[in-house]
Amino acid sequence: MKSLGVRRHFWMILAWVIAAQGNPAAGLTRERPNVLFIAVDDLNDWEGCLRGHPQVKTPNMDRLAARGTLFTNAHNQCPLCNPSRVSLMTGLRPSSTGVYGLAPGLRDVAALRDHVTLPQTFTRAGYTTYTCGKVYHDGSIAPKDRAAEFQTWGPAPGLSRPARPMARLPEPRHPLMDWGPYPERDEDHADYQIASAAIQALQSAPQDRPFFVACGFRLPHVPCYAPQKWFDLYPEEQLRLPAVLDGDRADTPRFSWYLHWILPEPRLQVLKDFGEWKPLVRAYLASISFMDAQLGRVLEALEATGRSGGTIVVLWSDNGWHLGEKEITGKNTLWDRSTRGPLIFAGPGVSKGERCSRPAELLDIFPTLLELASFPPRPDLEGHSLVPQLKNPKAPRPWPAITTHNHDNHGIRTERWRYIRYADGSEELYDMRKDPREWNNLAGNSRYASVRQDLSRWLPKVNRKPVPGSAHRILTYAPESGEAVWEGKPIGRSAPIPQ
Ligand SMILES: [Ca+2]
Repeated sequence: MKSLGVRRHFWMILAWVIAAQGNPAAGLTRERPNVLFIAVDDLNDWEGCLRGHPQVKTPNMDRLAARGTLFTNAHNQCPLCNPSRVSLMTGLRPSSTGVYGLAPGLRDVAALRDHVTLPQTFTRAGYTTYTCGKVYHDGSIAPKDRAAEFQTWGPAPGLSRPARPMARLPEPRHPLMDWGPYPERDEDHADYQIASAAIQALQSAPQDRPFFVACGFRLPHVPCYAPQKWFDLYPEEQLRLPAVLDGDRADTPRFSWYLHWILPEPRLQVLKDFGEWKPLVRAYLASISFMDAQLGRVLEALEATGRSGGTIVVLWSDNGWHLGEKEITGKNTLWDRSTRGPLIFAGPGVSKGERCSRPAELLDIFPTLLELASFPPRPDLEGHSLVPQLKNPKAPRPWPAITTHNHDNHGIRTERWRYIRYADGSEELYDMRKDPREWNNLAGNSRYASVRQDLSRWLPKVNRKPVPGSAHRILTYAPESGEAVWEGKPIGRSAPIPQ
């Protein structure tokens, strides 16, 4: 028995070495599925299929979910673009990579320099690989390192801007903090052009080998611009605002504010003061519907190639977004509003029309795609393949979803609970079945001490300090002195919370 195990191990390693060496022997790749990998930026659970907003219109995402499996309890590993994407593409937790901010890029981290990423796996195996739009965080991969990730890098245009900002906000504002109907024509919007690039890549992909096409949409990330007709889907008079609780932060620890101490995103009170809460909600909805329409164009193009039946489609969003909940807008929190988003798989090996409520992580995408495309498993990855749930959405799953924001702040999400522990030891606990909006922090209630204790065993054991070069949204905390430092400046233990 022992020698059999050793022999199997040998063959697994040999298969991995062949795959990793990029030896696309004809039969090796021809049988493998194609992958259409779709990233969305800052999209929370406001999709028709996730029911996060009662009015949102996302027919294309809903159709994709209906022809595959939707994870209704999927969470990112960090509620911020760069670290979330570094985690997904490396298959490692932020607490293991030490990447918590918008910098550094993944290949600028010494320990990650030679780590084989998700797209690199497919590139090395002889797939035709292509990326357009924002898949890796902008600028995260230096030009000299790009070809090792994807063979071809298509266009990644940013959003053009109107002559003057449209949202009324206090000045000076961050240039991204704007929303409104712009530009006039769909064709002039970055996401339209990104979809067109992905369509062209699908149409021109060689027939004699599988493809991995990655397409990263920019919306609904700010600035929330979309042509007027997308705003017309959401008449202002009938618009429903998200439910918020006055004084919601009275029972969240002071440390919860440190995670988003000073940010470009306006607080709810500022939006109210300037009459911009409704316009922002409307623009976010319009942006989602516009992005969804571009997704529809890409999915139709895939159908038209005749290769849809052999293509795994996976759609995810790097982080969520608050629109007034917990008194803020933006991300950088460990609540569902920042951590929860769409995760949809469709294609060969995936059950149709299923919804899975087991906790899932974006970290699971890497091992799931490896298994679906018959690559050997990678023991160094920290996620777990979702293939059992793609076959049967009720298949058990022992692991919670874990989200980390900056060093040693973690959120643990199971089907029933949300548990948060910050670097200073302060805690939150929510019963998500009774309190899905996380309004009632139960951490101080001794009745739930054993629940807290049970959940805390999932806190990551590895907690890397921010790697050299870490910048933008970096929070550190020194337990000895009790001093928290936000973006290089000490916060002060009794400093007023910025409004
Ligand atoms: Ca993002």
